[in-house]
Amino acid sequence: MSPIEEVIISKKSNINPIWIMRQAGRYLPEFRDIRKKNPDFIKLCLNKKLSSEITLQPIKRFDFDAAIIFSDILMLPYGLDQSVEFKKNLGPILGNLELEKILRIEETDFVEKLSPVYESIELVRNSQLTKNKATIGFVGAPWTLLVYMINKKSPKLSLNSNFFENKYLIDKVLKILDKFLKIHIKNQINSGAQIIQIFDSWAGLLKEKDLSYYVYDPTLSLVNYIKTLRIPVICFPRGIRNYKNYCETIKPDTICIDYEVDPVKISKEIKIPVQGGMDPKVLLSSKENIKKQTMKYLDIFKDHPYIFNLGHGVLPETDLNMMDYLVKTVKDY
Ligand code: 1CP
Repeated sequence: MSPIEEVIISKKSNINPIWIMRQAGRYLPEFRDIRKKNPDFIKLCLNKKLSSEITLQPIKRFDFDAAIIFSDILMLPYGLDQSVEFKKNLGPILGNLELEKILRIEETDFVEKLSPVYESIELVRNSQLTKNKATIGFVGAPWTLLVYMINKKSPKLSLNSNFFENKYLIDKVLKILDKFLKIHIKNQINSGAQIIQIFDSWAGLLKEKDLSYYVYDPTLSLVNYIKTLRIPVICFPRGIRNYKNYCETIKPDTICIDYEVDPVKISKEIKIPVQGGMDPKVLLSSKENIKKQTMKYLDIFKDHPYIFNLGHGVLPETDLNMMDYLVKTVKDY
């Protein structure tokens, strides 16, 4: 069993494995080299040779304890024939959501479209470099995908004022997402993913009263499905205010926390293994501060099953020496 699985499954608290969200990405010069030659991001995700190579880049450089597949949560709408484009400085731009078209998508067509993702997972899992490491597959949570599919751009830019207007459309899309997310999860597991992480990056946009319908019910359906496949699931509901309530409702195997929550409160309130928390901006500061903040998290979770990670993705401007220093600090603890 890899160290990360020992924390999640065996609840070990005397080891502190580390991986980093967005570890295969723009802060790595070797990624930027490949990216420069491959301006179409979706095509890059569908190039199994390059996407598996990118997945392994951070493992080679930092010896992280997990490989997270280089892909994107928006490969799902792409698989459903909604166009997705990544524009410089704007982020993702999606085409119109055509319900009639999406309702007609067959499982076989969806799986065929995304098959390079699954083949890439196989290559990563079979690589010598991931021998004692966890291979992590992932999906976007239904709510976060709904946000991109209806808003057609990042809600960072703004959420359309009429977003919640068409309840019929929302209900249909959530049902379709439930079906195809399960298909996407199953295929990742069959190709070698040993853990699934569910990213709910925009959970924090919702009011408390709307969480049941948009977050709890649809996420629980996925989590229960993953449990039937006997694979651990990590949930990351970024920006949610009540992590305790979330854990009690969803019962994931591990909870990934964002950088705005108080880790002391989490360590007292939550019994399941915890992942993440430290603000990615800490890596833009000094070695002294990195050490202080890293030790803070490791000390708080000293007697708790804990996987070191950040409280959101690593920032593109992160210095490689600082990442090196972080890994060393965690491994020396
Ligand atoms: O070079 C580039 O311009 C592409 C940047 C990039 C990368 C490296 C995007 C576009 N996606 C990815 C890879 C990616 N995305 C991974 C795999 C690699 C890894 O983690 O190491 C994963 C797990 C994601 C997940 C993802 N994509 C999320 C959830 C996590 C989070 O950051 O909150 C979200 C919200 C996305 C959408 C997305 N894809 C890309 C961008 C720039 C965005 C965010 C846009 C926004 O701000 O709304």
